[in-house]
Amino acid sequence: MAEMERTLILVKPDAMQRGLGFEILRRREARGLKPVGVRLLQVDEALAKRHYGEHEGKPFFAGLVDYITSSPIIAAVFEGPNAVAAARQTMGSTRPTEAAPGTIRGDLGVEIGRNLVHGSDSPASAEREIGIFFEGQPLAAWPRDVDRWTFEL
Ligand code: DAT
Ligand code: MG
Repeated sequence: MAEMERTLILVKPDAMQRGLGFEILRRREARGLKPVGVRLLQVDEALAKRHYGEHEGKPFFAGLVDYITSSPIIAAVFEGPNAVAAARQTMGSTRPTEAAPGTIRGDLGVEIGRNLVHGSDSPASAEREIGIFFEGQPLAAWPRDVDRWTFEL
């Protein structure tokens, strides 16, 4: 089996306003990834800048901070072998018009600035981002009966 990983998913404000929040989480769950942490929260400017620090100084940064702070979001942690790559693949390319059909962005979005969902881009990013959104909150380590049918344990 590939190494067990965790990844951070954010259901962004547009998805929440459009009633797609649980659909976006469902696609991860249906794929076999295991939810081990879930929060509904309002991101403030400081949190947005911490999360998106790598993009500070880029022309779209102010719009990105406005967008992610504009409505509550869901932050979720999913676990599984290859969780980071699997969640990125299910999310689709950053620009929805370049995202493959069948992906969240390819099926549900049209604009890069309203691309519905965030997913960590590496195990190291996931660790950093989980630390930001789940600071001081223990994640659940729970066995599922189907784990051995989904993961090659
Ligand atoms: P991703 O969300 O696919 O990991 P990213 O980390 O490169 O993409 O960028 C974070 C977000 O910033 C992205 O979801 C949308 C926004 N963004 C990135 N590049 C952009 C661009 N060229 N114009 C407008 N928004 C952009
Ligand atoms: Mg990214």
